[in-house]
Amino acid sequence: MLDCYLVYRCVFAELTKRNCNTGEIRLTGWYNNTGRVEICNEGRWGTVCVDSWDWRDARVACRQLGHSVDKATAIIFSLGSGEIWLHDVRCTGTETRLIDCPAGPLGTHNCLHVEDAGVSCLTAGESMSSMMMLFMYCMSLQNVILEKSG
Ligand SMILES: [Ca+2]
Repeated sequence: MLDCYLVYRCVFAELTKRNCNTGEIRLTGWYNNTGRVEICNEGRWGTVCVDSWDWRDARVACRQLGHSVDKATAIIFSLGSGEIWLHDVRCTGTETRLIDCPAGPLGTHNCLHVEDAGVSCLTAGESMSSMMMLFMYCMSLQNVILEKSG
């Protein structure tokens, strides 16, 4: 069976671990503008829960990352690990940084990593790449296989 994550890890090496500053965010995914959102707290990278995660929050994440906000979209991209730092994020869409948005207290949540939030920060003229469509398709097939065998 095709292991999508193996392919994914081969193509896109994990970002090296380093100390980070609280409030800093990064994307783990494709072409630097689509992927899982990770936020730094206490010097460690963690994830964001999709509870109330929408285009306003995606807009702020894309802005903070320095990407286009034209087509900022909230997505679920892939599963992270470690801490789930942010949940119940309620940006108005105009904030500069994700950590400036109203949200639940850092580190408190009722989420699982299957609920890790992601964003797509495509520009107005850009559409989802065929490689990414293939990845999403591969993931959906794998999920079907897992459901059938489980
Ligand atoms: Ca929200």
